[in-house]
Amino acid sequence: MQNTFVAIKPDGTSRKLVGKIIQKFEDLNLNLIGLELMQVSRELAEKHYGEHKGKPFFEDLIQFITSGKIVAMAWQGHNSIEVIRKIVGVTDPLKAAPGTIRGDFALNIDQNIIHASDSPESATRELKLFFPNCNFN
Ligand code: 3AN
Repeated sequence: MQNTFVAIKPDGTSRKLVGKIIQKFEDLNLNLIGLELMQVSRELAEKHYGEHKGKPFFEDLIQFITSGKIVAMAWQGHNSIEVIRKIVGVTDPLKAAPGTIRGDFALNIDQNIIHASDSPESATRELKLFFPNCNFN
């Protein structure tokens, strides 16, 4: 069993895609083990996106993730990181396959609906950041 972190970004919550996204993961028989509707602070956003600091899109990224409520989630299942990344689709919605969340619901890379951890190391780091009081690893 593997745990992973997923966040439905402000565009996903404002467009009321939360239910549809959770349904996709539940259809895969993944287990929802943590969930919080939250407002991300600038401090948390900068920690989460630390690897992108210095890149031209960094400030927009921070502005966007702090612009509205997100749904932070922890999901558990066999190979959950890879399975969820596959259903999320690649970063650029134009290149994301139909049937994936980004392929079906997003139009541009700045507002691509959802984040999912890309490795066990990221999952551990991100679960700690967003669920500091839970021990998901
Ligand atoms: P992913 O979310 O697919 O793991 P990352 O971690 O490389 O992608 O990027 C984090 C977020 O940064 C993306 N979801 C996207 O919103 C934004 N981003 C990544 N690359 C670009 C880019 N070239 N231009 C604008 N935004 C980008």
